[in-house]
Amino acid sequence: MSGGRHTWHYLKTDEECEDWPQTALDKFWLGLPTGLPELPRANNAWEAAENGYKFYKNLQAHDGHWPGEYGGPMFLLPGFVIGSYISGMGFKDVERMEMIRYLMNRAHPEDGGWGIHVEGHSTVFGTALNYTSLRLLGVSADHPVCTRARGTLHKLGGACAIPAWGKFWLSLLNVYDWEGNHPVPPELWFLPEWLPIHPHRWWIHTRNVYIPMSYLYGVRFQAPENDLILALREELYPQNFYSINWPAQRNNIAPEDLYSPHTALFELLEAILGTYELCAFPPLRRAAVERAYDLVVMEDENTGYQTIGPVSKMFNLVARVHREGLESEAAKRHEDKRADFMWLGADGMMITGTNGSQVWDTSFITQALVETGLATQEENKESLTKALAWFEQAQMLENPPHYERAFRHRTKGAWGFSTREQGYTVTDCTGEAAKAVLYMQSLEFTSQVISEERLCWAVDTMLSLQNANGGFSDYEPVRAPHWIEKINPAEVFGDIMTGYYYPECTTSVITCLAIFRKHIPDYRSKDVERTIKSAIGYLHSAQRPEGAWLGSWGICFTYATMFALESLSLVGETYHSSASARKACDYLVSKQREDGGWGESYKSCELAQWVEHKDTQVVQTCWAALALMYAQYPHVGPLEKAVQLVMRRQLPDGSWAQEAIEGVFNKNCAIAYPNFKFSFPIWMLGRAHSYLYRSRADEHTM
Ligand code: LAN
Repeated sequence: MSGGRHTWHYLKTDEECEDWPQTALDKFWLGLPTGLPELPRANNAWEAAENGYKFYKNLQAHDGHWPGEYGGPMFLLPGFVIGSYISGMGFKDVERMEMIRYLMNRAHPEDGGWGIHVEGHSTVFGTALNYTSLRLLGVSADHPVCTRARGTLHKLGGACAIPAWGKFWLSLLNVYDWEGNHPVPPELWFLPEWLPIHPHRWWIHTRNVYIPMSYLYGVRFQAPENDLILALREELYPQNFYSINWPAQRNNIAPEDLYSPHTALFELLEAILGTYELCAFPPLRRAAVERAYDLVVMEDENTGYQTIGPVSKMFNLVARVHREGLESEAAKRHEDKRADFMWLGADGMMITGTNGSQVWDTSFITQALVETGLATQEENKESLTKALAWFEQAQMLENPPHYERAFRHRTKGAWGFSTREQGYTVTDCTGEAAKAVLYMQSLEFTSQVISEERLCWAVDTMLSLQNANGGFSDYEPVRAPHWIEKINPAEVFGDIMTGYYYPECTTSVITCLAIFRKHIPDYRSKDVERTIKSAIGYLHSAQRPEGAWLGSWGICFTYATMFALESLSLVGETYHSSASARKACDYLVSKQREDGGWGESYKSCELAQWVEHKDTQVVQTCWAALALMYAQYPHVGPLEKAVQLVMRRQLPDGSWAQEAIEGVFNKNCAIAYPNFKFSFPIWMLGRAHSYLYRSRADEHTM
């Protein structure tokens, strides 16, 4: 589809199937045999990288990008199902069946519940919401999957103990009382903008979820009662629904769910807001609801009705239908855009974390191709040229239609994480994509499809994103002090109230700017220099005493440390010249396993300390090995062992099997990056081949 849009189409007749035959790409993501051939056995790292790309090239879409299954979180599908149900929107039968299949396949083998993400333990959040989804999708309460899940839910305390966002969804569905929620007043929009707690200063996702929530809370949206809703009131609670003391449930959160407990400050604030709620002044409430609605509309129009992510998407959809009706243009556009998040995988249909990870995945594989030299092989030139064309159309060339009024940051020249239409600048996606473009455009056979001027806009955007301490956040400069984390109402996530400085986002900018200035040295050279310098300063300060960097978006220390050592190397800091690089390498090497690989659990991100995974992971092994190469680690032993492990795990068709989940967000929720198992092994093996060759040659001449 154009622009990198992914939608799923179920073909029924033979003619339809003949007109639109399944490609290896479709088959791969559906978990069907791809039919791709076995390749001659690789004798060395280079041949293994070649084989890897021979396979992976088949997963490139016709327009040049690499699609991927962006699943993992288990709290997104319920928003789609509940939100659609209460808005009167249906699903096609095949979608309904596939979603049921997904939920059934993902029920925890031990207790039949669901967690916050696919690898997590069962929680009330996951179990109550996914149970409700199965019921709304048409599964009977007596189905064994439902009976088992209900048993687990009751054991965990029942739906009374669901975290705040769950309480909210269930209240919209009218199976939980609004009195059991802490207030979400829209009046906060009328606070002076300079106040640290003004919602425009909150982390961009929290803000965009709060906007429609404050509207829906303000109007106390509630689906009309029907038989199914009455039945759910019985099923979700171990006690009698009508006897529940609702205000007492506001702070009732199951221990299995709790990641960020309420603070005393939060409770004080909620006590004040609770009192305000008793005497809210109706004209002020009406004006505040209008203000929130205005922000909902602007967000829809800025993003082609997908909004910044799938949670706000469905809250916005409900708000628009509530206000404008199911027949309105807004409702139709929202209904249509649900498809961008509905991904069919081997286990059924899931809802993805964004409308894809197109820019991100395409950036890594294209950089890998150029750095390894695979890009210049005759048979790969076409694939690379197509990827470059895709980047061209994915770059944002203007600021958002609703800009400052919607509290947006600039987008001109930026790339986002998925598609241009999604419309959000992401710091490190701009860095990685611009770096990929600079790389690709420096090859002999490509042309300058993205002009110098447009690359300079990307640099302007990156420079505009830096914080005073030199670090970079994800979407915009940090707008609120960190103490506002104390009013985090979402018990299941950590660090969500304001932007933070992230090593990964910072390093992508450093790396990109360092490469940019080699190509276009005269553009804002002083600003570029100053930005790199202060970003490196931040990076040093963010290094943990044991030597690694803590990852916020990938798991975990291996991920962030790879990015950090790459950017340090570009300013001349390597093992020999920098104590910081040396410490990082020594730390990584100390974590290498007997089998030559590395393996970290997603728990590393939750606990902010290294937690071994039970199995060695190919992707993390590649991150660690790339990190050692960037830092020019002088001993080849660890690298050789890593290469052998990754080669041993390569399958006969050149691919690698899926292992543990790769990514994370908000400390506590894992998210999948299944394309990493191709881009990073290809990258690592390709680089390692020449690195080892050079190192051995050096040893000989010494
Ligand atoms: C993402 C995905 C990409 C990710 C990287 C680019 C990898 C990162 O380096 C910067 C942050 C970013 C853009 C990011 C932020 C948070 C997202 C959007 C996600 C992890 C994907 C899903 C998640 C979003 C918040 C999920 C919806 C849940 C809520 C709590 C609102």
